[in-house]
Amino acid sequence: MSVRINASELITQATSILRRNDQTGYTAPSPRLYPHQWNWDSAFAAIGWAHLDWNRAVREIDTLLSAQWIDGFLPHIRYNPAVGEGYHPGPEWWPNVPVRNPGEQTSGISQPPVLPTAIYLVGMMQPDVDARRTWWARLLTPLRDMILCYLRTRTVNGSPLIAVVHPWESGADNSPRWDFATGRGFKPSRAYRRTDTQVVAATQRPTERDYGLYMYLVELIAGHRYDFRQYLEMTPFAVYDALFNAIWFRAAVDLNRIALALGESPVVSAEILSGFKDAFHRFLWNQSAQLFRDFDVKAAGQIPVDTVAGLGAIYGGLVDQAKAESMFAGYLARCRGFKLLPSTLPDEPQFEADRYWRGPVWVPINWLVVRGLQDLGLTSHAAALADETVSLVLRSGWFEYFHPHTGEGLGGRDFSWTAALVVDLLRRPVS
Ligand code: 9WN
Repeated sequence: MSVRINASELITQATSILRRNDQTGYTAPSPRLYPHQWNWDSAFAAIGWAHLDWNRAVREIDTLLSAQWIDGFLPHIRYNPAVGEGYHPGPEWWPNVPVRNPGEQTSGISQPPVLPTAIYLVGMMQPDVDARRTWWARLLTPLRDMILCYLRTRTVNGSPLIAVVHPWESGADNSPRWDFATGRGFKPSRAYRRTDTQVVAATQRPTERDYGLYMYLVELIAGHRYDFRQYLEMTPFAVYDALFNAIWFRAAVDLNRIALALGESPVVSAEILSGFKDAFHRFLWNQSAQLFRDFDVKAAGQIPVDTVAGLGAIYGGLVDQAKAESMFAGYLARCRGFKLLPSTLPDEPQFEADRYWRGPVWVPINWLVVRGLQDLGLTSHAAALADETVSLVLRSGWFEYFHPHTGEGLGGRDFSWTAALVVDLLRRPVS
């Protein structure tokens, strides 16, 4: 079919996007809109690079890890000082970040921890087993520090689930899941200036109300020196995000695989993993929706909005094959005939077809679900979704996200994770 015929042309296009977005050592997600290095974007970029230039994938990961903090925390942005004022908020909003490498400038929040899984996959793409093991051995300590840091610093009341403290940490910034907090009208004490709406139409971006909360939380978090326990009482936003937690679980499992290959003991014990899985089901499963939901830690209740984050458990390996299949079928049944996984279900009242995380389709999310379905043996569903995803990009171009009804490309152009993950879907086909 058309996708197969065009595979080599698509890979050529994707390669030239990745090369153009290469900022000497890291891949900017889309240089005008997001000129710095982002955490989960770089993990996805590395997976794409590994097919094209394995050493470049290694470099991507090294630059990302150079932003690591003393306690192992891996921030969501590593700033490139050469960029100047092209992105808001800049590093001046995140003073005194406790970085390992003096001179690094970072944000003070994190992002979904795809990185350990990316390192596992990139390693598996290195046919020289000695080279793979040497590389993994070099990364084991920073990865261990990173994955355990979340358990140490972001858990509450004895639950192992990880609390996300800013919508940007979820990676799905203006998801309607977070409207309970944005609706409260928070604003920062200082004026801020948006750069995003100079590049992308405001109708496709978060609103001023969303940014009010974002910047309020930046001030709150930085004002308490990034110590969750210090601001937990006063923050309006601490959630167990179903996607973030599923990604953490998969990362822990993949990190244990790396440790095993090196003859080391598991980084996260079987006991912790099983407690985490129990808590994930206990707190986040919603029986009537037949989907996982997020949990508001402050209000001690689930957030009643169904989004694609609820399918994250498939990627995480937190459900068995039968449950994954019924969750996936249930999601599609609510998509009104569209097979491309809108980020918010169209039957939710806050659904907006072209506004960022409130409806559009995102390639990295589809990729997570494809790989999860595949790992659970749901090969035909995985292959169909992979095919739909690649066809969408073939039809519409290398955009940041896509209209779930028309397939029109939206947001940033020539987007790195779209390019990298299409390369991976084509070069590592499902069947
Ligand atoms: C804030 C870079 C990032 C992605 C996020 C996406 C968007 C940033 C923004 O862009 O967020 O981190 O300024 O909108 O929501 O998932 O990592 O591509």
